[in-house]
Amino acid sequence: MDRTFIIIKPDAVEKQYTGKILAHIEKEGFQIIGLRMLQLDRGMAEAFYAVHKERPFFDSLVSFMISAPVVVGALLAPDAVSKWRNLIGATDPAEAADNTIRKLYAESKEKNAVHGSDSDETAKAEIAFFFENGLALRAEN
Ligand code: FUP
Repeated sequence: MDRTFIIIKPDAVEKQYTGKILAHIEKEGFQIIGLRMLQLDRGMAEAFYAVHKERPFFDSLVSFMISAPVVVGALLAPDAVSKWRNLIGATDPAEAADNTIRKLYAESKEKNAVHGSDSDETAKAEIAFFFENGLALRAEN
């Protein structure tokens, strides 16, 4: 079994899509193994997206990510990283396939409803960023 890290972003939380997105996640066979709601501060958002700091959209992205609470979570499934990225769809919801989470719930390339880790290494680092012990004490079977 593999893990990935997700964020339900401020746009989706504000529109009260959290429950629908979590239900979609469970329906697709992921086990939710960590979950919390919090409001990011600017330092956390800048650190989380540090890989994008030279990109033209960085300041706008950080301001959006701190504009309202987010829900962060960790999911368990075989090939969790690619399975979740397939389920969320393209970065731009206009290009996302039918029935993907971004097609259903996102409004723009920036306000795109959810985040998903892009590799197993990133997933591990992102889970550790938000969860004590990186959920290391949790037994999985
Ligand atoms: P993704 O992996 O699909 O979340 O997309 P990227 O890693 O390419 O981008 C990270 C985040 O930057 C996206 F979720 C939204 C934001 N972004 C913009 O705001 N504008 C852009 O043109 C591209 C990305």
